[in-house]
Amino acid sequence: MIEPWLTVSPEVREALASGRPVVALESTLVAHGLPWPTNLEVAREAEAAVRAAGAVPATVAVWHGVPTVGLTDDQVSELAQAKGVLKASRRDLGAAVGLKRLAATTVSATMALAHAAGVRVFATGGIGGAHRAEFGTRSAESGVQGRTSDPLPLAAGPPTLAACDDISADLTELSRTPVLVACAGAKSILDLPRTLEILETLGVPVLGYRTDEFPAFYVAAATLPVSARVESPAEAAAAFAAHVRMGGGGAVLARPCPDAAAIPAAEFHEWLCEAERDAQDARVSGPRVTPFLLKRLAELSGGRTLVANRALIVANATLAAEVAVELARS
Ligand code: PSU
Ligand code: MN
Repeated sequence: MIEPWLTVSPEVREALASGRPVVALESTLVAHGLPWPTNLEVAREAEAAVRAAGAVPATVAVWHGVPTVGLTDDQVSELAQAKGVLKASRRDLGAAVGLKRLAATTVSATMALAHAAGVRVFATGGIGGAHRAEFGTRSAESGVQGRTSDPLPLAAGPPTLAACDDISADLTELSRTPVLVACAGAKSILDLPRTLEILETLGVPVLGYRTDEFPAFYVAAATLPVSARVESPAEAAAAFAAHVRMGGGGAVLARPCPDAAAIPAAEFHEWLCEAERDAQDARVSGPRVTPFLLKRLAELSGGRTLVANRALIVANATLAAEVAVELARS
């Protein structure tokens, strides 16, 4: 039943065959989202959290050309330390496989591979979305032309595609692939109102886990509404299962960052503005934007964003496992 092009670890394969709960975990946050050695620690903690809640973890990557669901601990450890790992979103999977690359998978690519294996629940930190327009507006002082006056900036050097045109493939994949993504909402480096509007347009349910407000990743500031509130893993499983039965694709299950680690919005905003300026000065664009901003924010916050990122990833892994247990029951 599993696609012949896909490698699924024996433990995950057996769990799926006998209807036991499995939770997919992504690898971009390991290879590109967190620094060594926190990345390996978080990857292991997330796997342990899934097990503690009664499910089997399946970390996903393209292992030197082989799409793999369920990395071994040695593989996770290698991925956490390797240099030059490709960041593969949905569109990059073919090239990663065809060219035999070692690739970490983003939310979009992880959803695609999890679904191919028959895994229905996936945990990450925060999904991608629409980047902020402010980020695409280049200041005169930086010496870089603004996007409105410079629609074809190729002559000026490296590409400077404005970030306001930068919308994560995570959203498109959510619209079509029936996997439930447990996360702390969308990353707070993004334009969250616009991200939510796109999710609505694409028909993607945004379930708030014991909250009416869409969480803002590691920031404790949320005033945007979710599409439905759920009070328990059983309710989350019921809403997602019904969505899929009626022909729906993926869904977001958004759980706020644990209080003790969440960062006040005002403080975060200052760091974000500085990180965005640095990204523009360094002419960072495309898939490098998100990893660059996360790294700068960790530096500017003296490591506080890392503490929060870690706490929310582990909490999301636990929640995903609890929902997978419910889905396996039904
Ligand atoms: N969650 C985290 N850290 C991350 C990510 C999620 O806590 O680094 C990754 C996911 O792989 C997500 C990606 O798909 O960030 C978004 O990248 P982009 O904005 O380039 O689509
Ligand atoms: Mn992007």
